[in-house]
Amino acid sequence: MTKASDLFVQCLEEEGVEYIFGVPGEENLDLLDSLSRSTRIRLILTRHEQAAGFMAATYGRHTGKAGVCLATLGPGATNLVTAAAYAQLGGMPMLMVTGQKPIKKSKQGRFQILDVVDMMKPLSKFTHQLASADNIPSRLREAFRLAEEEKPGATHIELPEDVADESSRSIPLKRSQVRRPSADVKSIRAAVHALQNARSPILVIGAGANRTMTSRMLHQFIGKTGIPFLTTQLGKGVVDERLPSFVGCAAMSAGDFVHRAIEAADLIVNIGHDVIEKPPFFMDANGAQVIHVSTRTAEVDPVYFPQIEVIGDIANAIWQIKEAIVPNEAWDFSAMLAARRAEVAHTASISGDARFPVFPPHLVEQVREVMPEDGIICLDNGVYKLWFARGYAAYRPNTVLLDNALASMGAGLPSAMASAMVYPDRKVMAICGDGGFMMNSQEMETAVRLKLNLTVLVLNDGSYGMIRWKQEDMGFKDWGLTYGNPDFVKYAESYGASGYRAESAEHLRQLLVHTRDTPGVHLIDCPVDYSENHQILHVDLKQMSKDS
Ligand SMILES: Cc1ncc(C[n+]2csc(CCOP(=O)(O)OP(=O)(O)O)c2C)c(N)n1
Ligand SMILES: [Mg+2]
Repeated sequence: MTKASDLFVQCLEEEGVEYIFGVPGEENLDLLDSLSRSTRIRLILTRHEQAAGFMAATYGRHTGKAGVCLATLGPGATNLVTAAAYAQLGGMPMLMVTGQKPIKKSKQGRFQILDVVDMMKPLSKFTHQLASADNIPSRLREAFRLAEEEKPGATHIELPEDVADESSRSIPLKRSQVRRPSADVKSIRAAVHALQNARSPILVIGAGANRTMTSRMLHQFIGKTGIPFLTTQLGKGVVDERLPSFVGCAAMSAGDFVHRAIEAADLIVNIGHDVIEKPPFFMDANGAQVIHVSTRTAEVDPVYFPQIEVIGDIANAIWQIKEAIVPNEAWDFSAMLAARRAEVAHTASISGDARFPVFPPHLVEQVREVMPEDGIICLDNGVYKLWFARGYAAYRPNTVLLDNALASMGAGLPSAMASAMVYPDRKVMAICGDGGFMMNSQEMETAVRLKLNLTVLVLNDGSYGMIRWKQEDMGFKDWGLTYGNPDFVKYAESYGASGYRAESAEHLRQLLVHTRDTPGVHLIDCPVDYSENHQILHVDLKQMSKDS
């Protein structure tokens, strides 16, 4: 006989779990004790469950294997809610494990008791209370299977105290050997036919295209055909943006150069489209044809009703199309490439501005220059995300981690920490607003304790800048969105990290190089000048892209 909590840990080991991120409560103590005997799984104690969830989700995003996080009942579980939504919308495989009071007999009334299983329903793919130790292997296998299969997301298992203390003869279940189904050859033929007969085809690379093999196949496809491509924010990095056929990132909803490139197309191949991102283009009855390449058929709405669908493993579908296609000599990409040239010229005309406080386009240029080929930037949510999505060229998959799904503040630092753990040999930078950083800044202690190597770049505008920018755009007065900040240098130092304050654009460059090359946790307080956000992002881009 095996104690249930030991069996639970054995099942996690069978799944290949390396870390459990979390904050245990007394209802998790059996599991914690079993975990103390595991030689394969490391407990990563955080200072807030939300950060543990963001870390587990990011582990899943990088590896494709469900990241595991742990919390107690009630308040611990409610603190996981935002991270559950982050993983679920963002397509990141994650398993949440929460404790619960004994379910068979309890003397404590309803103290701290919430229906956590029910609470997780709209936030997850699977949520289950274990009522018997015998079911632990099958329920956990299900939780991993569902978290990891397309579209990846969050799952939840509740392990009540009395069940954790039971015994069982069950043994862990092995993972099955499984392949994703491939697209039907007739759908491939239809796509190839449409592509070969198009005047100006374009590829849109979305969230669902961000899977391991897809990147390689897309490079081959683009190499063979030269068809221009753009990405959504979550599609960034799938294909190297230094390629000459890259025409931009659809970070803005409309009115950017990249939208001119889309308008020039008569056929759009939409790869890995996910409705959780704002649509990169709107269909209309007389507009371009659309081929939907995805693991799932398209969710149709008034602005999305693709004519051809290629359904199956995306990498395999792209490979099949690549094998069959004969590039058409008459394809005309001139308008798309002209729109891109105009964008590059516009960026070049502003990114050299070395004013202080630092000008966002200059900041993006500096960060790109100091980050190595495989370096990873992890963005929190704020107005700078638009500058980075548009202007920071991604070279490799998952080197620009941003959240354009839930778009929650607070994930910048935790996602950078998980990245530094998964890739200890790579350079990692969290880029956060002063608002977003403060939402999980307590994890500086965790980062220092774990001896991680990373830099946190805090963009200091003393306000919720993104909302202020929208407020200005809507013609409202500047009101209600400013605050004071701690002394970020002292704040970092109080955690045992190194703190720096940028004094000029040139000084920032030196700091970025120094923190990149020096082990440990670093924080750079970087004053930013957001005064032209509205003019550039809302006025100039619209005008200039129209003229291009
Ligand atoms: C958890 C959460 N709360 C509120 C928002 C709405 N929101 C989006 S950006 C933003 C302001 C971000 O401020 P900051 O982190 O300082 O970045 P800035 O835009 O100033 O660079 C807010 C409040 C959100 N996305 N997530
Ligand atoms: Mg701010």
